[in-house]
Amino acid sequence: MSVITTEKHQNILVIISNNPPVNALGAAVRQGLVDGIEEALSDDEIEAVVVRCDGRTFFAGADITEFGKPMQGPNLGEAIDRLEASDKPVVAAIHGTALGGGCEVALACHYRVAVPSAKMGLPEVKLGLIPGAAGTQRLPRVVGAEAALPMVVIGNPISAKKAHAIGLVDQIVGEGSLAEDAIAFAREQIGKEPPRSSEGTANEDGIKNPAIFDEFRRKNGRKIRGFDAPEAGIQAVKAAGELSYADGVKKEGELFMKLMTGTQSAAMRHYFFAERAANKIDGIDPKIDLIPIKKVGILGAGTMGGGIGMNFLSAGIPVTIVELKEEALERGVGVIRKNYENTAKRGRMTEEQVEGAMSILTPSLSYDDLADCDLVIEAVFENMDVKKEVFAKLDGIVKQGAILASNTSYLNIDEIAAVTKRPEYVLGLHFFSPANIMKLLEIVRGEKTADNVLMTAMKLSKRIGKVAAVSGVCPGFIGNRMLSPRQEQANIMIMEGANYWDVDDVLLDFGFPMGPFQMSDLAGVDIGWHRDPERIETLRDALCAAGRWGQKVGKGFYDYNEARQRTPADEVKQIIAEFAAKAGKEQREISKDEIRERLLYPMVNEGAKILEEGMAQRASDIDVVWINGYGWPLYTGGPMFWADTVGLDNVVAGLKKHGLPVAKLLEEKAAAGGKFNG
Ligand code: T1G
Ligand code: NAD
Repeated sequence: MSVITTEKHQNILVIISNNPPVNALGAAVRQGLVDGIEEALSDDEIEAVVVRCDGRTFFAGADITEFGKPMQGPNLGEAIDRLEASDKPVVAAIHGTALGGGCEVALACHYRVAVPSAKMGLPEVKLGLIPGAAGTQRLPRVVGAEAALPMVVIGNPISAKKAHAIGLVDQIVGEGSLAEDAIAFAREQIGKEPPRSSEGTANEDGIKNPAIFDEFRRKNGRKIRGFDAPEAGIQAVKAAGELSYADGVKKEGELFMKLMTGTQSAAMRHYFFAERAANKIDGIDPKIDLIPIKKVGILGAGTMGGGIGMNFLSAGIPVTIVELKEEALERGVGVIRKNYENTAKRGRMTEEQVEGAMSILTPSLSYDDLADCDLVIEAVFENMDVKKEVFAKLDGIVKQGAILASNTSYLNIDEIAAVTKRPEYVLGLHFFSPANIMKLLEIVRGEKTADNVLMTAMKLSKRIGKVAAVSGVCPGFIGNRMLSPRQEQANIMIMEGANYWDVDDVLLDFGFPMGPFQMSDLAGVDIGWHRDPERIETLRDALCAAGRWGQKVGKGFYDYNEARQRTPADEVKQIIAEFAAKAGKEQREISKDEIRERLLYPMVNEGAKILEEGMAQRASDIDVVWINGYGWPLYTGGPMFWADTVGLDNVVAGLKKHGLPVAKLLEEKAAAGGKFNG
């Protein structure tokens, strides 16, 4: 069955793609498009053409799995030029998500009609690329440079309504009548000179006001920092104003190929598939019967409980939140409402939506109100005795068949499950702070966790907008476990003479949002502190005894001004120097390269141990965890992909040079010239 078929409706030829799951523009689809338009042009009875797709979406872009492989069939640019060149009107009939090459196909058609739920976009920049089939040249000529910039440089899709408003879509048609409405629209265009996007002049706005490009760079500086593709996108859209169409397409091609052969796009394409792989659980049928989750209970309304609850409320799932005391409950519910109201103030929610979410939240001081929940997530103090007491109590109250989950950061899920009579319904759901914002969810699979319970959690994570990865039961699971050796090396290096602000700067330069000491200040230097200012055994004890608990008190490793800007503190330099002297640590100059290697290589090594022990299903899951939970820069692909890029032999050599342990799996892969990913 060819992926492209044609249907003749009197004088209209409909070219139909059926290439599940997302009508990716693979070689056969491109060839089919060319054959389809040839058929239309060679049939005199045909006076107009409609291009549409079967399945869940219009073309969702080039076939990413073909990247990096020798090109088969016509390239997309040439294929769609044939559509535009047609002297018979060609109409794109859009539903689902017309993305990347799919949006470029639509732009090459003379007209675009779309159902109200459709979206259009050029997300190539999220793959470290720019549109490569003239999208950066046709789009500005249709919608103007100003409207084209965010679509090309940020890459978020726009609604059909917005696309219509900016002139990208000519007509919004019936949600259920796309095929027939498109044919009717095509028939109305017969006899008119087809408008060709490549001849559009809307991009004059960029010529008349070239300042828009610098303005865009300035406004989006933080968002695009470190990425190569956004600047290439700006240059390509600018070229649409400065060069002829043909020269602009040539320029786009040069910029595209430079990115395609660069490391960033390889890393970001790796991440695209890694995110999709992470929600697959080896050995479990994705179609296994799931446990319906209609009502969720949250235990503890502290830093995490409230944010966790918001994820379900925002997805329309009723939440009952239970606390020990009225005051803690009021505080927790107050934080939820304030967060929603702030989101509404920023125009990302309506007042109705805020009240809608709050109306399905039930605060309570009684565990009994959790009895009919389908899932209860515990977020109480990080103490094993408290966790066990709470789970034993929940087990006696919550209905049979309901899932009991812990948000513990480090504790042993199997030990917690063992105090219940339903260990197969117990697992870890490890959210990250702030839980209503951070995308990552570590799903911790207990020894006895049932397959349907695990898959239910995985599917639920997508429903609440999280990116999930499965971890086995080990201290700190995947993320925190790999964080420990990094923090440890950071603390050792400042004892050996490295400046803590230099250590932070190395990670900032690498692309992290913050370094280890900034992170301590944000999370709170006093987390887990014994609260006895007389007892000073560690550097942290000394800082806490000096009242340096972190950003929340305006000083930690750094001093902070009102604007939360940080300054290295002489008092801390003094404390570190005293500690190093007491420990008899010889002080020496430590280079930025050594700092980077000693911070990142031990993490990779810990990742290898996690894979050795089967605590992660695949290396790419570790990349997903660190990119979504710890700000590892996306354009390097995550710790395991980055290590592959650096070369595992170099990682091993670096670890040995610094006298650091090397995991067996890492040693073996390096010796075999292997990689963690693929
Ligand atoms: N190529 C190949 N496979 C793709 C694909 C693509 N473009 N898009 C999705 N898939 C696979 C995906 O791996 C998964 O496979 C399945 O389809 C369902 O996807 C020249 C150079 C369309 C919004 O960047 O954003 O065009 O895991 O789980 O959540 O200028 O997929 O089931 O085996 O994500 O409903 C530009 C990428 C390409 C869009 C659907 N296009 N796709 O989301 O399902 S570059 C994109 C998406 C380009 C040109 C350039 C989303 C989606 P599996 P899914 P979903
Ligand atoms: P927190 O101290 O801010 O809040 C805990 C809340 O639990 C308090 O309000 C307390 O009153 C309540 N509580 C204690 N015992 C209770 C009981 N028996 N029944 C009902 N409520 C009870 O702590 P947190 O930072 O929200 O951490 C909660 C859990 O989440 C811990 O296991 C922690 O390790 C984990 N976690 C924390 C973070 C973080 O960044 N804070 C991130 C991920 C996971």
